[in-house]
Amino acid sequence: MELNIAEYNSRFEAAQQKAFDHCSHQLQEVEAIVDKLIRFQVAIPSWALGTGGTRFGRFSGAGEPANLEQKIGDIGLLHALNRASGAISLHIPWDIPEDGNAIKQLAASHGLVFDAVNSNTFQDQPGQLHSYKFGSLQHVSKTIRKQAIRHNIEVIRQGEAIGSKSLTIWLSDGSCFPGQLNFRHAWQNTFESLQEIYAALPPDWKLFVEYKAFEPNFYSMTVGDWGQSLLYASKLGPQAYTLVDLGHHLPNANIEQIVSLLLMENKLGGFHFNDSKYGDDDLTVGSINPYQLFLIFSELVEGMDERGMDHASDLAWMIDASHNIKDPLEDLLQSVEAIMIAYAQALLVDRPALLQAQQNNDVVQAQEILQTAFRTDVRPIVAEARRRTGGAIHPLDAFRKLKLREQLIAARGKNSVATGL
Ligand SMILES: [Mn+2]
Repeated sequence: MELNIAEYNSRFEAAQQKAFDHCSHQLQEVEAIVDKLIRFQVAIPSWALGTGGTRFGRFSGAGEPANLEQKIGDIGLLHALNRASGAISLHIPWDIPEDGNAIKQLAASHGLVFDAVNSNTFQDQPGQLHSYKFGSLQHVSKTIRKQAIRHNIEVIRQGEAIGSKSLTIWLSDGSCFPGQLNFRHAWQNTFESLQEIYAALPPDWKLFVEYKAFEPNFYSMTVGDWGQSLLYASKLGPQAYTLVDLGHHLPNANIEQIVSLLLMENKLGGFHFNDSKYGDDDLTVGSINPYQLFLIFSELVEGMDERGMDHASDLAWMIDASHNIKDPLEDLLQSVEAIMIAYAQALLVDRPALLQAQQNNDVVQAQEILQTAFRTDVRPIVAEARRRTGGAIHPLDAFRKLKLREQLIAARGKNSVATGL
């Protein structure tokens, strides 16, 4: 792979310096923001490197990664360009590391670490003994619950081999029609199953309970909202946390308020980024509602600072988006950029002034403070963080100008299709 970022950057160095100097003169503590941006890393999930489908069809791109090694190569490429994609989140069994040590070393050679591992009991795998058609951890049959518990414990063991420190459980469990399920029995079965998985966690691991309002079940979801997730996490114990996926709410839910309260209770553990207009659309981060993304980041920064948490390491950050019509690598570059911009803008919010405005019930001033930060063009600051760590000043442009997809197609062939979704 031919990737000369220094040469690519040379054309933009002078303009970048000028734009960054302008920001430094206009804004407070820009160097501190650059340092935070340099440390901030977002995990890329192993299933996002191929074109995602809808239930109507899938239109594969060309030169997709055909195995885990090639997926790591793709994430390494992203990280080389933006220096902010330094982690991988594996979905098992779509991507099983055969040799944990070798995979760990390959990832390290690209400067990557493994973040949370994800289990899958929402579809049946070839050769699987019992079906999850009517649920997994909630199932009325203890035998089927046991099979799902064993899978989750197996995922923890695979995660240990590659250096992961957390397990994300997203359940499709629920019901499609009234009367199908006894809500209390489903909740209790799920809770007891989660207890068994929790008991198998290594002491330095976290368990993330992800919720979703609807789909694939359309009448009830057994972990349907943050209240249900928080109830599980609270009853399970201190290693269990709620995971917020932006697309998993009912329309118009106030996600920033949810985030604030979960942080207050020390029960926010992980975060999945995407954007949506209607449901769990899994669109590019920041493509539909960048102001909401900024407001969420503003609460994340405020809540984490209040608890003395490290923005870079105390929550598991991951992109959870995948769709049908963009080049997945270009899409991920856009998503990471949107995240870094929203984070930088959130760092710009004048917190003491905002608190003062709130104390004075000065509604107008409070809005002005937030929107002043949101309307600031922080792109030169984000680019500076990348430039200083060897990344491309303009990653998406570099991806196209350096013909990286063309190089991948040449290496892998046009018809190489990603495993997974
Ligand atoms: Mn998710």
